[in-house]
Amino acid sequence: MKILILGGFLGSGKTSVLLQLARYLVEQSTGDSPTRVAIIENEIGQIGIDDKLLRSCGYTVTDIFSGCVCCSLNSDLISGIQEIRKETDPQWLVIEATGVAFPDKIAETLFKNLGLESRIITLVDAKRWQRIRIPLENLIIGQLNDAHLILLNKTDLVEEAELLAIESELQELNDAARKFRISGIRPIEAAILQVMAHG
Ligand SMILES: Nc1nc2c(ncn2[C@@H]2O[C@H](COP(=O)(O)OP(=O)(O)OP(=O)(O)O)[C@@H](O)[C@H]2O)c(=O)[nH]1
Ligand SMILES: [Mg+2]
Repeated sequence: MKILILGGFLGSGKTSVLLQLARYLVEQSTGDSPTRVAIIENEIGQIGIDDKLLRSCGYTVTDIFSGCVCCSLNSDLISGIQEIRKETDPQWLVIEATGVAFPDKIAETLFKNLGLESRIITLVDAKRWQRIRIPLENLIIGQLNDAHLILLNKTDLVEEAELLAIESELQELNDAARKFRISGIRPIEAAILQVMAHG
């Protein structure tokens, strides 16, 4: 089971990208049966919205509403994954973190408790970067930590000069991650989806 963690601030485009990614993974199916993709939605609050949208698109979704799964040892996350493995044993598991989660902490929990490796994909909201970058510094920078891939999203809403400025900051904050510009409301190039899945 390959695990992808989608992180990024509230409203940065995680669910929009997840939908395209999940569709891509299913379309890549080679054998007789379609690739099984399971999704974990960690949403804050009682009413899930993203999970309903994803379910309506035919995906198996496990909800974790009990709190942010990046916080210390999260037994709901671990038992949720164990149950998914037992019941559907998917080839792919995509976890949408809450907008206030640190994806590297989730990856650490999975590795320490289940011995599972995961890839971290962090979405950056280009439209709101200038506004939240300083007031939410710990969170925004922390979400980039150990990301394998950084997707600069909502590029349709931002001028080129500002995009270049954000990209240079992102490079300083995490020079190891691969970085792409995307717009979650438009089709994402297959080459980028492939890097999301496989590196
Ligand atoms: N213009 C524009 N809007 C976008 C883009 N990506 C996402 N959106 C919109 O931004 C809003 C939030 O997108 P979501 O995909 O729900 O973001 P999210 O990160 O899953 O949000 P939460 O789960 O609530 O944290 C939606 O209305 C999307 O249609 C983009 O690239 N450009
Ligand atoms: Mg979402």
